[in-house]
Amino acid sequence: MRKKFLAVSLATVMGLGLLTGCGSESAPAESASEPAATEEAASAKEEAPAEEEASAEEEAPAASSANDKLVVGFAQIGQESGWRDGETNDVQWYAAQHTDTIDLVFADAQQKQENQIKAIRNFIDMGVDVIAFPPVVETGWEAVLTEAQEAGIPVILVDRGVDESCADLYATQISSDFIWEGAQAADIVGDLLEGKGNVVELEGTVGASAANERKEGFDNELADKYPDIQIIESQTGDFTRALGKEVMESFLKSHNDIDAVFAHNDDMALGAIEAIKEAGKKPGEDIVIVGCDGVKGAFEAMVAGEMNGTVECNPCLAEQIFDTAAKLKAGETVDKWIVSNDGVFRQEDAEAELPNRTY
Ligand code: GZL
Repeated sequence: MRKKFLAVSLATVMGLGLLTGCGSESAPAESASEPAATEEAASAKEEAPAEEEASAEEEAPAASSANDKLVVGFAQIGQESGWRDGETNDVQWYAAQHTDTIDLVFADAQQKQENQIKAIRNFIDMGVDVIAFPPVVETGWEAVLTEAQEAGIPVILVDRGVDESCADLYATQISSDFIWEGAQAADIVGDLLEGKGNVVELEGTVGASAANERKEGFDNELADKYPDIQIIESQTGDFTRALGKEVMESFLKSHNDIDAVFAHNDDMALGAIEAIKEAGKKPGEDIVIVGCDGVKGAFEAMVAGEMNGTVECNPCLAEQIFDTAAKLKAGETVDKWIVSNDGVFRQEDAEAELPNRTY
């Protein structure tokens, strides 16, 4: 018997006027403050001992109507990149536009798997209808996903995947094709280097499917089509701008013959651009720079001539997430992998495309 669900109202977050979605017109959100505000509300519910829960219940809307609403627990990875903030903004904005039919319980795990697992366990205890989360890494989910399955709560993987051994423990994955993304990046690098040169690779979070598969796509495409291009160094920058810059600084100290950088996300590419400039070289000219995500900063860098390409990875998945969650709540089956369609953009595309970028 599921514990009574306490609806966590998003009114406070919406009232702060901080919400924006990928498709909305409003000003960019101060997203850094949103997850904290929402997390605080959510964790207060999740961690409040029984005696406090009563007072929380008095504050929050009665759960009875929640039975009619779609209640989704979303365990977000954190705020590691502009792309991640774009996804968070879109999910919170969409839920705030549909408070009559959706209750979103949002937790921010600060990039720690143990926090995501804790949030998922709280969602199970709260008796949400559906759990959605981007697994920070591919492994270590078997126990908690089994608990969700035993509680009869379907799980949607968002923007990343889990190890094949857990294939039967989630309903669907909504994400991009990272192998395709890596291959597209390799084709841009191969073309701009005219088939010859030395490449360094800034990898995403160790163990993340987005990193593993972008690397697989990039490295295999280079090996298949550009045998005279060598990957001379490859190291994780954990999908963050700061670490991407730090690792690029070390690459530049070790090598004076770097012709291109492939960064598994644009935030690390932007960090690498800073490092290259500080080393007295011209990013986008002396060294080709290609990233993934399609964040606004990448288009601004391309317009400035400091970046050469980005392979889009759509973070605006909220409508698909909630529509799919509603189908799962209604007992419908859905495709095991719902693939996002993404674009490929080069420097010459950037000026025209920049006004269309929403994250
Ligand atoms: C991709 C997503 C990745 C982005 C990064 O779906 O998991 O995580 O490419 C983000 O910017 O940190």
